[in-house]
Amino acid sequence: MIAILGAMPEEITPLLDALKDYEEIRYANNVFYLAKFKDKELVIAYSKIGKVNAALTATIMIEKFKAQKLLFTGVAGALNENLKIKDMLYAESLVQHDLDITAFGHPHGFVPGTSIFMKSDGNLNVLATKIAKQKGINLKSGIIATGDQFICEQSKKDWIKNTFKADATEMEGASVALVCESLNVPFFILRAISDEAGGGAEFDFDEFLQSSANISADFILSMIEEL
Ligand code: OS5
Repeated sequence: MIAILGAMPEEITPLLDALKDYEEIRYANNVFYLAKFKDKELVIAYSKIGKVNAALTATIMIEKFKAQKLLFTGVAGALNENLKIKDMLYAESLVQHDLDITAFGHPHGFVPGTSIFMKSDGNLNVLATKIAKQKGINLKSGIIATGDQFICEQSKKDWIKNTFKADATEMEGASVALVCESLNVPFFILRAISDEAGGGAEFDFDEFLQSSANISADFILSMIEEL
């Protein structure tokens, strides 16, 4: 079983539209879509926005639906100026930018018993790079900083970018990484840029959410074919 997770409906509807035939299972206040694609069993869901929702849904996909790999598809705000709207990047590593017990002398993003950065699966990253090359897609990679905040302010954007050397920001990836790492499930986090996370980012986000979500979902489907 392969899990495909998004946060918002817009991030998974392109997949459901492409698959057409699926079963719906209601569980834990959410809907899980079971489908087959090229002989592969898939469980697809959108978690709803934020780290807690994403952690809950990823856990259910692994523990209840027995997912052996998890691929996240969706959009993100760019922090690195080389990333433009509609560009795609996958996370090499992820960090929770809003995790803060610095009052006790710890660095931002750190709590005892964990590491600040979580690494994604090398094999899935290599596969993605190979497919991007075959298709002539400019797929980038980098550090994704996750927190329970929509970033739309230059000072906050600069702080996250400089504190973690992060390339993009979103609201779910690091919590999914933590769940998958803890349960030994290889994971891949893909995001297409919807906005630049500065002042007025909410307007770009509204305009580019669906088109960027489509770009990410298309690429995820091409990865499923090769898994
Ligand atoms: O899932 C959230 C994180 N996503 C990535 C992202 C991002 N994260 C942080 N900062 C940025 N600049 C980012 N750019 C892209 C996207 C998503 C952001 S939160 C968007 C909320 C939009 C919304 N709110 N209400 N609705 C849509 C409609 C609605 C109303 C009622 C029930 C359900 C939906």
